[in-house]
Amino acid sequence: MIKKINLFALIALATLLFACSSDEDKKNPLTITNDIDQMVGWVQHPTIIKGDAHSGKYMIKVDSILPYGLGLYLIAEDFPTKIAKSINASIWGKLTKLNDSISLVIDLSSKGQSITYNSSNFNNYIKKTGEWEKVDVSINIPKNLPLDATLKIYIWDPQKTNTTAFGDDFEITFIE
Ligand SMILES: [Ca+2]
Repeated sequence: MIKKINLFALIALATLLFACSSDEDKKNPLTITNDIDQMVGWVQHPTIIKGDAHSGKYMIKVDSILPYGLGLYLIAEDFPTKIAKSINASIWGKLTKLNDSISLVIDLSSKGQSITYNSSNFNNYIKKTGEWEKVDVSINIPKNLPLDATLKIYIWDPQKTNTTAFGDDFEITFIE
């Protein structure tokens, strides 16, 4: 009986170790992800809402009242690599009404001056209301980026339209 239990314990341990190592292998140290659910209890932000999310229960909501969604705010000193040449960001988005205002934005600036900026309109990716689609945007990082440069990635509705947009599952990759 004791031997049997030990055998089961060993198998369980081996399974656990394998699961851990394969998860570690899959994890890209140059990728930052955020499923919004992980923020709950740590960050209070009016654009975090509970509902029919892409993952889990929580997502970001942007509308005419709150046109700036919760996003990533990271200084160059804290980038996961100092030799990144470009950054790609994606988010799963959903719209209650199709429109050409709501965008996923990447903004790199220093001391209030824009260094580089790019945005992708949700309407280039989302062709049907109420359905989740992946939205992508990229920027090239200039050489000699100052360490105080700030990277911001967020959803924005510049025209404050009467559409509600949802975003979930950010994935930001620094490409060397
Ligand atoms: Ca989520």
